[in-house]
Amino acid sequence: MFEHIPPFAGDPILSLNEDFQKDPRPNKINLSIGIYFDDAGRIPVMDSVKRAEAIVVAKGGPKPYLPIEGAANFRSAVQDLLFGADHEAVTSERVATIQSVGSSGGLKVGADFLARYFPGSQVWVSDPTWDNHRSMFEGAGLTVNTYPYYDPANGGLKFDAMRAALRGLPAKSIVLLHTCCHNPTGVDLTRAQWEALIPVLRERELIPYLDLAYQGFGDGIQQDAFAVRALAAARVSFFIANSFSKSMSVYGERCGALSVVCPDARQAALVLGQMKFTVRRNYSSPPIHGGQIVATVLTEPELRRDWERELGAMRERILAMRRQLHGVLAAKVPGRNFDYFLTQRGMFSYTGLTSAQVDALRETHGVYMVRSGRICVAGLNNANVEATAVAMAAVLGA
Ligand code: KET
Repeated sequence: MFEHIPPFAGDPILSLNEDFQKDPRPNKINLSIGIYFDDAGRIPVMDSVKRAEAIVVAKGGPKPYLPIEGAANFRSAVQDLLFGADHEAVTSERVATIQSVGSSGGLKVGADFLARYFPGSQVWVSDPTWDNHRSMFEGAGLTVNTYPYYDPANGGLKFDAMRAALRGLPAKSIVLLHTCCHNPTGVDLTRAQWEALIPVLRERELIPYLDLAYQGFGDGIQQDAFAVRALAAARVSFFIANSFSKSMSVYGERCGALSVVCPDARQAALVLGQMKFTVRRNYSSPPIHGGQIVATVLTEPELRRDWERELGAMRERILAMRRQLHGVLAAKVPGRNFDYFLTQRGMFSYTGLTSAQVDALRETHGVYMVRSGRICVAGLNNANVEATAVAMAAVLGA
């Protein structure tokens, strides 16, 4: 019956993480998956999140189905976090938000919605992007293309080429944009670059689709939402999928949301209705537990304050690791400029290593990174950063 089913090639990120778990070498180093590890190499249980979970558990009570669109307190807390309190787009009810199964679930619901209601549109993602973006949009039946983004010559952004490419797209093209902490490169647009891009998105009538999986890991919770607020203020209609997996360290709870900013409240109601229909015929409604933890952290003032502090410490630790990695590499490989480790933001950096060098690092030194040369900087810690830099210098021939 199933002989014709092709074997799954594996996922470039998740399969690598599984290989790491199986590696018996005691000094192995995991820089593969986009998970924040603390200085002891553990996935943190954030104190604010633990206390919020205790509150949720203490409430007890039944576990009914949530509404298709998710819990009302979660959805409004998400809107506050993304747009800031009392943003005009939210108060005028022109934002349609659903609670989703991780931000991946939100991205896919949005992709299915777009494939159905914008069947002539194609998708444009940055070159490169998170591998799963292409899979998800193609899985929804959409054609996926790339626009210029990363500049290997300097570890920065090809902004002029990017803007020129977007300017040339047909109206209603879907443009996937990383709001902050670009995955896999760590290269972000500056505020001035966003401000220069927004008129292009508006005038060309493009459909921006923002992915915000790392809010708080770049420059701060508010700062990292800059593009969201600027697009909404410019009255651009757009999609945004956001995640709590990393920012609250609740990966397996699958907490995220999809919001669509619309021209007015009437259209937002129409969009919300069809997003609900999309959810209903896929998984019916989202899970209850994780979303209530997230909503409690966001809305209880004391927990909110502590969460922001804890997330700030995570951001600072990543920056410290960037500086240490840069310091050792700059000393060991003097002919090469590693300044991009300092300018890139968030969990990821593109090392510029070739796939052969990545393989050598894994096989000879037990250092795991994605074959594109992406490292998760949050996998570095005081105990392994020196060894990582020394191993990288070795495969670079220093
Ligand atoms: N968007 C981006 C840009 C992203 O990096 C991830 C996860 C997600 C969405 C999905 O997050 P969710 O937990 O569904 O809310 N990225 C890491 C893990 C993975 O590949 O699934 C990674 O790139 O390693």
